[in-house]
Amino acid sequence: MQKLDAATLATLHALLPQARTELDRLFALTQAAAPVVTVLGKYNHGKSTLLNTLIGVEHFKVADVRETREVSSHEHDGVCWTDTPGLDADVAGQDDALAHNALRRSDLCLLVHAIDAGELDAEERALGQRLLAHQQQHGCAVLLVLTRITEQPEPQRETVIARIRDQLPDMPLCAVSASSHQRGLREHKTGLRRLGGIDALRQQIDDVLAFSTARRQSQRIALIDRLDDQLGVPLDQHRRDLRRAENHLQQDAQRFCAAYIELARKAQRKLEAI
Ligand SMILES: Nc1nc2c(ncn2[C@@H]2O[C@H](COP(=O)(O)OP(=O)(O)O)[C@@H](O)[C@H]2O)c(=O)[nH]1
Ligand SMILES: [Mg+2]
Repeated sequence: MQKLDAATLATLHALLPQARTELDRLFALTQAAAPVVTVLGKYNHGKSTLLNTLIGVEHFKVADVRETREVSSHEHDGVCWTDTPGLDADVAGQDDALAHNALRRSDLCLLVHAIDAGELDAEERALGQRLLAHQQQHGCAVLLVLTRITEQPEPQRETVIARIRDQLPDMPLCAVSASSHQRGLREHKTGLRRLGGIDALRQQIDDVLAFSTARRQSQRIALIDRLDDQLGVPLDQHRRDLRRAENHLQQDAQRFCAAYIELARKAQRKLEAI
């Protein structure tokens, strides 16, 4: 497949300023090799811990205070795992922009929410809706992952999960506990490990990624079709501008020739008069 280079992308941005998001997505789709899984959500909800537990390596920094300040990616098992700063971590909206950029490259996005924080707040619900719209438009799959489930005792846990399900009914949901999974592994307790739900989540992720190449291909075709239609308008305009410029040039050339001939005649007459 031919790759879009940065210079061509810049030209297309200038030609189609209104299609910037689509162009950036197309650029990302032609660049990324390994499928990309990105975690999004508020900080301190267990995003970095979730990634470390999913890959079985302590790669991403974990802390109770804000630790992840930029988008960070790590390739493992042929998947590019991407951590993002917490959505609400700054006032200038810089983190949201970083998260948005990361999302553009993603094949699957995990919206992470710690269950001991209760229901989703307005910001998380809005993000959830944006992700569903993004999925609809750009084919990036999305999954809501509830973390720290064992921090919430039964029966409140089921009540909170049911409420969250109602808040984002169109988003598939999965509940996990990284700490139970890790303890289950350490202490060879399969029941505890199963309760952690990480293996089931990993299976769900693998199922989604199994189709990522085919999904990218169909997204590329759909995007190119949409952009082709839009590109027709500015290209036609450019062609018209060019034709007009050519006509002007031709008229200038004719005027120049006429003036030159007139000048030559005058010079001839002067010579004959001498
Ligand atoms: N008990 C428990 N604590 C967790 C779990 N996942 C994350 N944490 C803790 O939650 C805090 C924030 O985790 P972190 O992964 O840094 O959150 P992030 O800011 O969203 O990346 C840390 O103290 C983690 O140890 C979990 O499944 N169970
Ligand atoms: Mg983090």
